[in-house]
Amino acid sequence: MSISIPANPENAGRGETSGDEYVRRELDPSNTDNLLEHPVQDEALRREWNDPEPTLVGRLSALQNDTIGKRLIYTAFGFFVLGGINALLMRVQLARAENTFLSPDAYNQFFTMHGSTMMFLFAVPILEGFAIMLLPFLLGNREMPFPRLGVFSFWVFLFGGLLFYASFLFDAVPQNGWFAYVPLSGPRYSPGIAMAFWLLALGVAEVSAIAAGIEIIISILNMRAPGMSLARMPLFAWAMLVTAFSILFAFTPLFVVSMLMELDRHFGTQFFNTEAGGNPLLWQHLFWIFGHPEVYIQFIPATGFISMIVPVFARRPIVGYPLIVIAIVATGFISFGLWAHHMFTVGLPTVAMTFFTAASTMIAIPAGIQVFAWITTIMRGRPRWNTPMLFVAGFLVIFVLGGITGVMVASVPFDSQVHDSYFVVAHFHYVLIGGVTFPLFAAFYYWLPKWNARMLDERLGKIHFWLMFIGFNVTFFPMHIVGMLGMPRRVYTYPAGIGWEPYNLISTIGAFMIAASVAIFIFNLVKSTYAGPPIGDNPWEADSLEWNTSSPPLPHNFSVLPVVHSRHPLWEQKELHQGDERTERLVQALGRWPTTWRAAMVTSTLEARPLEIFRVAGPSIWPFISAVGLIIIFGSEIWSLRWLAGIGALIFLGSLVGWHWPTKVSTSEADEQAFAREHGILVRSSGSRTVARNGMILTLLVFGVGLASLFFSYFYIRLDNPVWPPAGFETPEWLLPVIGLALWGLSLIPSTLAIRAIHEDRQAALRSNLLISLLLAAAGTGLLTYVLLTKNYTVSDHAYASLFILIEGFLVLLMLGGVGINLFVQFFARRGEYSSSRYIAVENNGLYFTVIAVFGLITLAVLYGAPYLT
Ligand code: HAS
Ligand code: CU
Repeated sequence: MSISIPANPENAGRGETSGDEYVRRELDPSNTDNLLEHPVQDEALRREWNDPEPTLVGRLSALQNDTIGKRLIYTAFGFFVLGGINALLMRVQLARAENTFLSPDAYNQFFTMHGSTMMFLFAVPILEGFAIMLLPFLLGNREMPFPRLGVFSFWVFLFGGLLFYASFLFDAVPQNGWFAYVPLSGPRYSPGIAMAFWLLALGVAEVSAIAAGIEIIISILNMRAPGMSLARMPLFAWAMLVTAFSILFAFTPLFVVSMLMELDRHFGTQFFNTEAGGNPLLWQHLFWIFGHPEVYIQFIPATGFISMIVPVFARRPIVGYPLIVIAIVATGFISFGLWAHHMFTVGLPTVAMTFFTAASTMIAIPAGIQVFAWITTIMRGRPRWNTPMLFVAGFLVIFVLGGITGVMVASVPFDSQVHDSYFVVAHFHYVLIGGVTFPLFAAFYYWLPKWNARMLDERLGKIHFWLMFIGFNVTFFPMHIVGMLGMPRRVYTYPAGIGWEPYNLISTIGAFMIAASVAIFIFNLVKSTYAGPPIGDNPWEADSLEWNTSSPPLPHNFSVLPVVHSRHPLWEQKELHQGDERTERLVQALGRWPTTWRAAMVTSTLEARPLEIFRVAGPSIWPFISAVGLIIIFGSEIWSLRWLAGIGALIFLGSLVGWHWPTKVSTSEADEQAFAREHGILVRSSGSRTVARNGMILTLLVFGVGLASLFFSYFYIRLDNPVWPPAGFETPEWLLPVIGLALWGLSLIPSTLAIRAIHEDRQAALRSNLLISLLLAAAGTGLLTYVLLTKNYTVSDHAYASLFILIEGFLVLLMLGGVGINLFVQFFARRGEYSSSRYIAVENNGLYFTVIAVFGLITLAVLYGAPYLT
């Protein structure tokens, strides 16, 4: 066999064999060398994987998981400090009765900014940052599946956060709380642009969370080291898997409900307006359908940190691994059935209250299982009390106290006494600071030294811990009492002489202790970055794979990918690269070839068997530009500048094309096939089929959850209106929409034939089938658009009209997206980009069309069928 491979000039004189030469030798049947003795192409890998030079464009294009992870962590930490400053200002105001330090308006602004910052701009992004930084290492791979999506997610988050805080510049700071209840937040009582900042800036941050969620799921399901079956996966990965799914299922309804409010405020819809058939409680339901899982979205990753750190410092494997996994998964599920415990006082039916109380107390079981597993591990081990472990201990104490008050407020009679009082404030700070922020600091002290290659100071760490632990309890314990004494939350002041002053003063003093402790941490971080002692590879003698890399880690993470046989590879495996012969040769080979594109491995979901070697995307400026486009769309909407939003949309769509533009690789298809044959694995320099397909499935899942949230709204409003369609509206005419959808359905035939054609490399058939599919789909979309535009009512006539037009409009948008995808694929099909080994885009096109057909069917059934249900 002859394959033409250009020699790699960079390797001349280094004594390294070039990767290509390696492939050639390997495939030479007369070769009897022992392949494992060839040097690994460390330098070439490092060059290929490194982020671009730190010029401006280089920085904007950088996409390594360490870079993006750290950026997310530090940016989110910056927002934590801002949120903390808001809190201090509030505490100063509350230190005395009848204080006038802050005006009522200013107080409302600070508590809104505080809550929203901590919930949207700190906790979720920082946890996702840790996930992106850690997962490829923990799982023993080289990258996240969609590095560019990670870049996009970071910039979108940063811009969203900045836009949110820009409200200070325009003297339009939101003041309706992090929950933004209507009607207070609606067009009537909150005219002006302050609420628009809240809705639109945070809307962008939601997009960022969803984007990161998608890539976290895929990396955990399909990008683990060979041999790392689900049962051997680090618990942090389990926690992030459940969290990332929860993000998709929770942030999507939040995004939908924020858009409903935006539509009510700026486009005259009536979703929340009782006078026109809407219902303000719809906001509360959708908000808490997000809001309750949201607290577990923060808590579950934090338990993941704890489960990683406890065994290392207790110096023994964790007790009850399978039970912990079950507990994590159960928490994820149950957390979606609790939302109405935030609404016990709005007047729910008794049966609903009983259900939500039962579900809320039930969630104490998985929490308890984990708590007992950690305590047992510590008791059975030989614990070392370094700073990370101190924060774990602090977490255990505080979280259990917060959990217990949680169970207390889960009981309706108790909650009706303390709802909206400081008791609830005490509860959720015990769980949010104790349950999330303490574990986060443990993670900082535990992992950051690895990435900064410098140890944090232990003595300062301990001072930080004790000051924070004491300060925390000083701040929040008195709130239980003052809450029981009747002090309501969200008030800017309180009368003197009813016994609330001492508690409030103590709380304020405690708040400054917490602030001082955080200042010590920041000082420690800065100091250690410049003057900390350098650390070895594994300073804590830990068991998981990230500690097997250098400090700071290589850009490609591992030169030779690890092979895993144990839950604690660094404790129980003498050798990290040994496996069955095939796997061993494969991981070794990947240290040598390819060196001209970024190759990562796809493994099977259950057993982590190697399936594909694929190219992950390299640095690109386009994701940054997409983020700019998106923020222009949302930002200009604040001032209703529709033309500017249009420009933003053009930038966004244009950048998507640049982002996904295929690039050539210097290895030939023949090399790839030779490597594939040699190692019995698929080699896909145009991207992984598994990753691309799962990416598409998850994207469609997000659209599906969005649609489901709209259906929830539809039926909620429908049950509220005795006559449906309401008086003045006719039963909708179904013939035209059904024909439209049928045309779309017909387009599935050619789009499926297109897939078959490309599998067999029939280019002409591919092109013609794509074209026919486009024509049918466009006709169907056109017909539905026509139906939409010729309605004899407008969105502002009634909530029914708002829902009908929005839901059908959403379907049309999804269909237009399909037309766009088809055009994109068609364009590249005409350029001869696809072949029997490069066909993923064509398959994904078919998948999208099929799922949208199903969505369409359900949508029409709801819109045109529901009126017949009485
Ligand atoms: Fe919560 C309000 C109930 C956990 C965060 N929670 C909030 C808010 C936030 C928040 C931010 O049912 C306020 C939102 C706002 O702005 O209004 N919460 C619970 C329950 C649990 C719980 C049952 N919460 C969390 C976690 C959070 C968090 C975790 C963030 C990270 N929470 C509520 C309710 C409200 C609420 C009501 C609304 C109140 C209102 O009026 O507005 C559970 O997950 C806690 C389970 C954990 C434990 C500790 C470990 C378990 C062990 C086992 C033995 C314990 C047993 C219980 C058997 C329980 C050790 C014994 C019970 C006794 C009473 C002794
Ligand atoms: Cu809740």
